[in-house]
Amino acid sequence: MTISGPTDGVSELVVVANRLPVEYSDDSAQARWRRSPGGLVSALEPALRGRRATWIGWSGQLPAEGEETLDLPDELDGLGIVGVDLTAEQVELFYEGFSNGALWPLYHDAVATPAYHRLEYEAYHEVNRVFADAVAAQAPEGGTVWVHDYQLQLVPAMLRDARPDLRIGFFLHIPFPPVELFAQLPWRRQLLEGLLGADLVGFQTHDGAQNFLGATRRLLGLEPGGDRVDVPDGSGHRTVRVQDFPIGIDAEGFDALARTPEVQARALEMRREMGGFRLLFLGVDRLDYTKGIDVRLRAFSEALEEGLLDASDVTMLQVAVPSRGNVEEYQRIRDDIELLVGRVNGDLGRLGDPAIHYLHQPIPREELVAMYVAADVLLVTPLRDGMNLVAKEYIACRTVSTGAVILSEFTGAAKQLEAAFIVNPYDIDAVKRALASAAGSSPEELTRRMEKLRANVFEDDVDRWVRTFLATLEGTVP
Ligand code: ADQ
Repeated sequence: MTISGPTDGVSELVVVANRLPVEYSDDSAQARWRRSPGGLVSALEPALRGRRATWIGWSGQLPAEGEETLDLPDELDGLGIVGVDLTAEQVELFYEGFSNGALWPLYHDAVATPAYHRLEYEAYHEVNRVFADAVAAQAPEGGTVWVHDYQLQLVPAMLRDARPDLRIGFFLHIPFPPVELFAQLPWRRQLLEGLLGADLVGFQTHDGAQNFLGATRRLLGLEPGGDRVDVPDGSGHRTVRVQDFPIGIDAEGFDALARTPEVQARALEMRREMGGFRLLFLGVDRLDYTKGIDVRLRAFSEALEEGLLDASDVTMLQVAVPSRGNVEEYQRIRDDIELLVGRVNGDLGRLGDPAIHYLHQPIPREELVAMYVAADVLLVTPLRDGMNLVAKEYIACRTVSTGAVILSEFTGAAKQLEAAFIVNPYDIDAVKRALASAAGSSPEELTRRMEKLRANVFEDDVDRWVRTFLATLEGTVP
């Protein structure tokens, strides 16, 4: 295990996440590292600008036997970069195993069966220790550390042990489950204690924060009150704040990109390429069993079969970005979805005119925004989702306040985006009715809804999320 990167220890804010915000590109004459598009780094970028910050994470490199890892840059656009190296075995056990085979399904209502393996938990513990050691070595005296997401839930306590001088924040990007589910976890106590090492534990929703506080009561015998819980600390106690901080997007950035003539022209071209229909339904997701992609495909095809939607009038585009392909459940969901797309198109498509256009590939930002501009109805039907940024991105791109969002009530986003067509994704008939209802709404009704949605997305944007979290952590909010 090696740690690489700057060691002057002068950065003011340390961000810790499983992945570094960089990717290696050798497609130019000069092979080099560059910022990876999207994700957490874009979210944090505005807040990181103007303060010294270092990001600690894994670069994603797994060199073959005998090969060296590529040296990371010390800095990228002013952001300090510190790489944590992981072995192939650690990635398999810690990341694909415990993080994505146990925690991910458990935290998403166990919609797939979580698998609890002791060896995988040991690797999770070991890798969390590596991250905590890297931060302890980097963070300046009295500095602020912001730890991200379910892969690193033991880091706050490990870090507090090593560096009690630090101010430690943790944010969970996925849901925190009700205690009845969380209690399944053989290492429930360790995870709760790990998180309680932080000064501030943030969740996407009020429910997530309450579930966590409830778990500290039920499983640790603590006595939370309001948005705080006191935890034993030496001979006294320490107060941990527990609150919801719903994540937002760079709404202005999406809006500006959507307005460019290139994107507008591409959106028109896309609609032409997909045939002469009146309404385009769109789904955009990481290919994940929590996203309810099958739900919307079923609802769409039934709506066509039953004449709720007119096949000559509508089409659907489903984009699924490849994800966690080494985890078995993900291979299965891919097969299921592709079988379903094939069936629907076999039954309902015509030559050159499929009912569902399906892409299983990453899409460049401009192209994705053109899809948002082109689509009349966005379908977001997860069985459970921490927030769901796709819904917010679509809304930010609807610059003329048209379009509709069908949104699962089990997303964090549904708590904010009340003017969407909110559905229970387990109720296919209700999803079908929502499709018909969105398709049949008057332009005035859709504009009325979209104006509200845009106000939500622009007000609670990512800049606000970062500022609120850090201000709460750094104590400027009482
Ligand atoms: P995700 O589960 O990845 O995030 P989501 O919030 O929808 O889910 O973010 C997906 C991102 O990937 C979006 O920014 C989207 O634009 C992008 N994307 C999707 N398909 C793509 C494609 N084919 N090509 C390129 N980009 C694509 C986790 C949690 C969420 C939470 C976020 C942020 O599961 O609930 O909202 O973190 O906290």
